[in-house]
Amino acid sequence: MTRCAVTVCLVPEARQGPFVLHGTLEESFQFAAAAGFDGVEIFPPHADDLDGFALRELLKQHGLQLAAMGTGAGWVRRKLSLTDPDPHVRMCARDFIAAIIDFAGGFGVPAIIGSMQGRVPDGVAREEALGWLKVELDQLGPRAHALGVPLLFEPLNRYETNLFNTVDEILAYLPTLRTQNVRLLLDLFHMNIEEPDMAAAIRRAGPLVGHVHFADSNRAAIGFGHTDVGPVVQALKEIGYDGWISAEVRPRPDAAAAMTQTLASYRRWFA
Ligand code: LER
Ligand code: MN
Repeated sequence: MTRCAVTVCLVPEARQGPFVLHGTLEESFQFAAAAGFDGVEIFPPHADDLDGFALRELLKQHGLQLAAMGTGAGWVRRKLSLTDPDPHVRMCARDFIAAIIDFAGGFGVPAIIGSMQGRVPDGVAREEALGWLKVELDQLGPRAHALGVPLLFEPLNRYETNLFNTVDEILAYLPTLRTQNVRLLLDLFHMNIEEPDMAAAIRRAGPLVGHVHFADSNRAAIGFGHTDVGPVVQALKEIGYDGWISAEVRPRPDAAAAMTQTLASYRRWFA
């Protein structure tokens, strides 16, 4: 059965980002639990800033599960990426992600590679950048596997990366890796920009879909934009997707409305 999560951001520099809750963990968990969410997806500044015991206690106290953890703060705060031309920067990016894989893995949940994929740098051939990325994913994938979790990889829209914009691009790349532990994170906001047919793309991804960012065309809660959600949900059901449906959306008009609207849409489409 699918479950519904809401995003919790702990990074002040990502205040304008697509995250619903921006307070302390305690405050955010209170809001999430009171609204009726099953879980939370956390965007931490760094794995070192998290206290695993405190987090476990807070989750229990609020009856919430951890859904996944983002790694994008490595990009937002330090401009780290897995396709930086400088091998030292790629190594720092890998270490940053590895620490979050290890922390999240302790909770039995995956880390997300979105912004940390980086982009094909000017003057560098796409094949070379994909080769750099392969080296890193072939280390991070098995690391996650050892903890019994997949590694989530998210295609982003063209304004954020020139690396992987569509499902088909990542589906063609995955077989070139040694690791078979990478799963797709489908963000409906990015898909609305890049996919000619969102439902068809979901069907092609099939069993490789590992997580869903539930966001409308304008990156507001589903129902506040113009995405045709019916066929998308139908495709998720057809492929047997039973993972998290996570609201990575902007808190518009405010966090409370984004949460209420997300849950109303979730219940309408997944009940
Ligand atoms: C960024 O646009 C995004 O969708 C995030 O989930 C990736 O870090
Ligand atoms: Mn996303």
